[in-house]
Amino acid sequence: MDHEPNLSTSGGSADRPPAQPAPEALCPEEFTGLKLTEPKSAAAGATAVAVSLGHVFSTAGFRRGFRTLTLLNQAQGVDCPSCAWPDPDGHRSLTEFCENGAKAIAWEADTRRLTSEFFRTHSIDELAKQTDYWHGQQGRLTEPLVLRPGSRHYEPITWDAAFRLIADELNALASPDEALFYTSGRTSNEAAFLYQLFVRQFGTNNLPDCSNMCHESSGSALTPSVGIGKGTVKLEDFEKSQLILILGQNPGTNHPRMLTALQAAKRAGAKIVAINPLKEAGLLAFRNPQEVSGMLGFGTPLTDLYLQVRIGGDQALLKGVMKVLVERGTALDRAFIAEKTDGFDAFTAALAEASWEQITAQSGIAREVIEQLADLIAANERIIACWAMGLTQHKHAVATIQELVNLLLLRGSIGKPGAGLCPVRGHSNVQGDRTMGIFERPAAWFLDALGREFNFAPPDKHGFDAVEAIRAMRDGRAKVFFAMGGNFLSATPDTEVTGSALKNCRLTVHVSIKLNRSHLVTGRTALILPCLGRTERDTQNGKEQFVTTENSMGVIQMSRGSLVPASRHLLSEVAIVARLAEATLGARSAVPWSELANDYDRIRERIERVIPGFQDYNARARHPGGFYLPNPPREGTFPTATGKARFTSHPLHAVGVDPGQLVMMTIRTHDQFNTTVYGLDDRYRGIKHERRVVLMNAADIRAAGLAAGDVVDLTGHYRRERRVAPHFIVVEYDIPPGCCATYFPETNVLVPLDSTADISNTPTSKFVAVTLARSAN
Ligand SMILES: Nc1nc2c(c(=O)[nH]1)N[C@H]1C(S)=C(S)[C@@H](COP(=O)(O)OP(=O)(O)OC[C@H]3O[C@@H](n4cnc5c(=O)[nH]c(N)nc54)[C@H](O)[C@@H]3O)O[C@H]1N2
Ligand SMILES: Nc1nc2c(c(=O)[nH]1)N[C@H]1C(S)=C(S)[C@@H](COP(=O)(O)OP(=O)(O)OC[C@H]3O[C@@H](n4cnc5c(=O)[nH]c(N)nc54)[C@H](O)[C@@H]3O)O[C@H]1N2
Ligand SMILES: [Mo]
Repeated sequence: MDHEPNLSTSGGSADRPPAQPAPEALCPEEFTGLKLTEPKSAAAGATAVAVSLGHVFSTAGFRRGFRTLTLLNQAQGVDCPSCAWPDPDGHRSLTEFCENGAKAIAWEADTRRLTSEFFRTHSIDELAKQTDYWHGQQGRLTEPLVLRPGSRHYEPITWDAAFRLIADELNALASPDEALFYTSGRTSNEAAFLYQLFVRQFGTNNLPDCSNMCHESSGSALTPSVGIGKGTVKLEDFEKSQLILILGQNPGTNHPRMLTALQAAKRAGAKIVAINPLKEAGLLAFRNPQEVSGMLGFGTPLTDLYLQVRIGGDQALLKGVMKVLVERGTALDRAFIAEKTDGFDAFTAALAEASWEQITAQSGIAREVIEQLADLIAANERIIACWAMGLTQHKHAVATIQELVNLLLLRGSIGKPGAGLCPVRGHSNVQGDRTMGIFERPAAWFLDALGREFNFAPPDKHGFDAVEAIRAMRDGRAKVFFAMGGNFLSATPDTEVTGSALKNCRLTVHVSIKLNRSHLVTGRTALILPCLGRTERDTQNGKEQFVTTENSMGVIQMSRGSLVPASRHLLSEVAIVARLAEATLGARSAVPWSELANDYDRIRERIERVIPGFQDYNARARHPGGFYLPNPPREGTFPTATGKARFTSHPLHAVGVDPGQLVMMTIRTHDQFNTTVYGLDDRYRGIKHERRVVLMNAADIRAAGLAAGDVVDLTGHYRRERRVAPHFIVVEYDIPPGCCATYFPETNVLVPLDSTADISNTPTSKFVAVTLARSAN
């Protein structure tokens, strides 16, 4: 590649330039053979069922697959590891899973095995050249592995030796702050609680997590405005709602069980508004596979008003809607505003500043259409607002989400049935991990309670988030990287910078269930620690254990695996943390690590004493369906500094790119879970068998002198930096002019490390300025 080196400009300087990983190790560039069909106009239905069963039985085998599917999301069964959408509180149908949940468990229940022979045969360089899809198809990891300094092959290592090695590296650091402890969002409450306890006893708050790249902007927006960094609705609110707004979310693919809730809402008379640059099938109509009519192909139309907003145009759109409402004055819930909120006057003053020219130009939505949306909002008072990555991964994400809160506050639509805020979480326990203290900026009350319970002084200096962690490794300020799950290399922005940052470490460690790219771009020494998946039986000290998770609506529920573990050498995440803590801290820690790891009830007792809302944890976790954590805004009280919900005033932020550039968003296909690629079909969008595509508007294709099917190189522009991702096929698609879309993680190489959201520091993965040029070869 003939582009300038793209090391970011901020942060300190390295003692020596970090070694660059080979570009092909970061993302292979081969084409797989694009096939196009018409985008679908409805989601799910019989195909979804056939696809799910196909995935499960081909990788997990019939008995293993069937057993897991029937236990998925049942009370006392396995919490589906795919997404954080809640299960119904009462009746659950036997098939309370979706196509993508089925793919997730098929992937985990894989009967293929990765043995030491595999790693003897394949060097990490050979493995790095394979695609992410291929990595996932090699089967489950079966024993701990080490990559020794200078070697290109992983080899087996005993658990004891592995823990000793990590402990020695950690204890040799000049400061505990030179170690980083990442968490992905599948880790159970029990494992997460022990993990953060270990990290804080070791002496640092360096606990970056996937949330930093995900819903961090939501938490940052909600905490000051409503007093809690979580959503305020329950599942049952959907059926009571009159109007549901869905912004920047593709539920048909990423939260398919949400479609059942939308269908129920629709049948009860609700209207649905979708705000999205793409016409996503799952927002258009739903054929419920649990109903005969759905299987026969009859769908429930979902969306009443579809606004194809320009990428990054949501704040402008929301300002427009609120301008109409405030100017009309009639639809404001004045009693609620007076009694429950503050900041209204400053908010309306800021609103008056936004011009209609700017609002329509930035949103790409005509004033009449914005007024139509305002009419709908004025006509209904039980309004739910749902959102996901289309709002959170932008420079002005926090401001945009706060405008959405402002909108609901105008209508008094928070804290009553059928209304409220619904950030739709991603990973199945990402919300629980935060509740358990996986956070680089812990609250003082949390540290006090933790310190009191375990009789130590937790560090209070804030730690590194994901972006800061990459800078610290790049600059030699962090030397050990430990990951509890996830695929840090591929999930983070600026893949080349992250790759060299990881290579700059003395030690990189991954607790994983399958091979991924982060195992292949490593520190001087690297370890892979294979753990139990959520579907597997977890026996400690002869007793079967269960874990708990928290879903997107704050329900804590048990998850109990029942499959025979993929290998007898696997340890649970809890056991891994406990043994690592014993090896590292030794006599420095008075925590009875093995006692806790031998019986997870003992961990839950400790959680109950440290974190509010977990009274009677062990009893209530055993209760079918679990229990709700307290959520004051849900009940209409706002635990903010002033005790009121807060209208937040923001200027209308200018968003845009230079002439000739397009705005690129990086999105998920229907056939992946984040960096895990299950297959190559983005079925609903009609894009099959190819991931290296760029979805463009017909006019932009023509203006660039291109034609559909051309192969282009994408150049990212940020400040004076240039980044190149070569070889993408142009696909003509219904997307607003000036916008284009590519798939995550292939284009993470173009997402600048330093381009992050204000306040939340989340990488702007949905807003990258790019130009396109026909590839030379
Ligand atoms: N099957 C499956 N399920 C998943 C995941 C998965 O990869 N696969 N990932 C999980 C995780 S961790 C997460 S966080 C969630 C992610 O769930 P989503 O947020 O639904 O995932 P994305 O594909 O990132 O989609 C974002 C949507 O936002 C739209 N969008 C992009 N930019 C803008 C914008 O500026 N404005 C508006 N209004 N819309 C915009 C895109 O067109 C797209 O429809 O899903 C979770 N569930
Ligand atoms: N460009 C771009 N980048 C993005 C995004 C985007 O939209 N665009 N989305 C961002 C978002 S929302 C998120 S949440 C992050 C995701 O970032 P991560 O959470 O780091 O990535 P995943 O791909 O979900 O991690 C998958 C790996 O987790 C491991 N794993 C699976 N199950 C388990 C388990 O039970 N235990 C353990 N220990 N390991 C397990 C497997 O080995 C698998 O390879 O990516 C972010 N990156
Ligand atoms: Mo996420």
